[in-house]
Amino acid sequence: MKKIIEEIKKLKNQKNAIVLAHSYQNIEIDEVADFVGDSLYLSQQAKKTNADIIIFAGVYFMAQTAKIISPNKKVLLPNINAGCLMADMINYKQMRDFKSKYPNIPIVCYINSTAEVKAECDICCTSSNALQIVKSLNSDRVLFLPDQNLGKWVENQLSNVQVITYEGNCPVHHNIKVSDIEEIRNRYPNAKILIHPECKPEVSKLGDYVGSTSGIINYVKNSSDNQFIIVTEKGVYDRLKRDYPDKEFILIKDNLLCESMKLTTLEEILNALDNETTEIVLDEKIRQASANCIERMLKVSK
Ligand code: CIZ
Ligand code: SF4
Repeated sequence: MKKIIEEIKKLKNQKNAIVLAHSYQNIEIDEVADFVGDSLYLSQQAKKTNADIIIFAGVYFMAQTAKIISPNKKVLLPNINAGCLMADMINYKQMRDFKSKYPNIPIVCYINSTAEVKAECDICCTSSNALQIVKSLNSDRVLFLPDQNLGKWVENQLSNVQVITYEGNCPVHHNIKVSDIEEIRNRYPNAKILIHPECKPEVSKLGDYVGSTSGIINYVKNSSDNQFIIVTEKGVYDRLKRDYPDKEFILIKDNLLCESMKLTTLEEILNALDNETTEIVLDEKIRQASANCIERMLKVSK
């Protein structure tokens, strides 16, 4: 493993490349990563960097988002099969059908969606800023896609907004049950339960904190508590365990894994750097329209 890491570092220097890694990636990828975080943070780093090549260790929509906001850089996804089950639940036609059922209502799309879908939505959001984005629309009805759970969680936080959701979800989070939380609460009555809002709203309701991956990591950083139940993909739990060795972390389910996220390996990063594959390419009209959707979000929430 040491040899591969050295080779990646050497090639990164030679080619003026950087590696961005999502917090759900295999943890050894952090050894070669210039930045680790959520999709929005990583895309912002992609925009800021002077590197010529960006290797996105994440899933397809994330690399695509980086390309949308940094069109002049070469963005590479090491494993082209790394898709997102949630983003794949809505294509262009399904989005148009959903929109036409509810005309004249502003439409918010979660960043976990394709460029074609983003291009037709009013404003983008992430799990960190979804509530702020919906509020900023000042509308009593809002369409939200693709994640029904994040949309409904936002609705539950607001007293005066109806959030009409598309029926998408992330199976990794959607399959967590109320009884899973109740059982773990009984076993660890003093632990703080930290839940990702891609879980069902009735599950999120039982958390001590509900937030994005970066929100969960920040919660631990700022907390004086010592025991935490992590209710999101295992990558976050692995990093918390590494970074806070004096605290105790319990993952809600053994091996709560996003298989797509785990497709990227150090070998594939080396291969991607060496052969400059697979490059993300976008139709310029779609890129421009999806960039507008993201820029509107960035104006509300930096
Ligand atoms: O936006 C991201 O990176 C995702 C998929 C989750 C999160 O909560 O950060
Ligand atoms: Fe998509 Fe879920 Fe995997 Fe995130 S954890 S990339 S939402 S399938």
